[in-house]
Amino acid sequence: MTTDAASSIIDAPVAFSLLRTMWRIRAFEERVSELVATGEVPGLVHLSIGQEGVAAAVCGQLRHDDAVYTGHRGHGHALAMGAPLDRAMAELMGRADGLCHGKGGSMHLVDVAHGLLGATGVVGGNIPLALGAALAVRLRGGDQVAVVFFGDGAVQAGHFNESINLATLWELPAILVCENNGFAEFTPRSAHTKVERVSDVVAPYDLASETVDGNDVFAVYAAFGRFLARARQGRGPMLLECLTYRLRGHYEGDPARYRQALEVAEWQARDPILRLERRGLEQGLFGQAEVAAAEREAREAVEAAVQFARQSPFPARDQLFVHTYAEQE
Ligand SMILES: Cc1ncc(C[n+]2csc(CCOP(=O)(O)OP(=O)(O)O)c2C)c(N)n1
Ligand SMILES: [Mg+2]
Repeated sequence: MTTDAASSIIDAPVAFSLLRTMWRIRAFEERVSELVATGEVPGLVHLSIGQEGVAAAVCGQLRHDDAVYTGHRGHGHALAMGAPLDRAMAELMGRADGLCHGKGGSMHLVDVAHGLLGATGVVGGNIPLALGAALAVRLRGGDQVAVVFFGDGAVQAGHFNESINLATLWELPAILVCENNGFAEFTPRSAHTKVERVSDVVAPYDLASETVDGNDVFAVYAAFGRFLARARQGRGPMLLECLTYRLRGHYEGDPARYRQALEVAEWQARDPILRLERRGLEQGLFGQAEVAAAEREAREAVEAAVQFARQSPFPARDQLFVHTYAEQE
């Protein structure tokens, strides 16, 4: 589908909602970057600045009873599923009011109430988990879907192929969303595989797969929407490859000397937020005042989240072994 055709299915409220979500993610992560620099957010932090279109377009179409899994670069997926900004920020700052009571941090955001069932720092380790959720849907007979986000680097892990093999054999209602940003840590894709497109890797399994411009939020929305309609009928699995780019280093603090300034500048010009704003204004989907409000409201909400997190205590010592294993709350 062309992006023009895609835009015909995106009306003004959807376009504005996508913009708001993307600004919430951008504002959150820009603030997190500052808090990493000052030491208020500890640990290794991977930002998705530049990739927000994928999170917004995919999660914006899901329900809270679907099952979403993400990985080390997962703030955007959590926020786009509806995780509250204040509890997400508190989690990154290691506070007791965080989504995981301050014990998970940036790479382990979980928000069951909004359908975010898990995040893991084990690259690709979330794929078999999502298939388990898809199998549960099949056994229970619902119309929920399981969605898993992973990077192009995860495709070289053995469990990716094991997962595709079983998922296709059992026709599980899972949608695998690969955010192909061209790098696995500091290694460009061309240095670790001959296969440029992830959708080509899965070709022998004969599953529905598509590669889209991941910085074109309308294109991702349209492609994922088609897959979702099939998955709701219990059909699957499917693979959606979104070509995108992280505008920050692999982790906060990464000097990113492995890439050229020109390459970064080219991708900055393709910033998914700028593209959506330009297109929305051109097509009259929203006005300049709404664009400004989306950014302002996001930044204000993030600031309030930082204040909330700062006032939250660190977890108490006697909580150390609570929630170590799954428990009923
Ligand atoms: C099983 C495993 N192997 C290696 C690592 C170290 N590691 C962390 S991120 C990463 C690269 C991931 O690349 P990709 O999947 O493309 O995601 P991106 O960082 O580009 O979003 C690696 C190899 C890990 N966390 N887990
Ligand atoms: Mg990558």
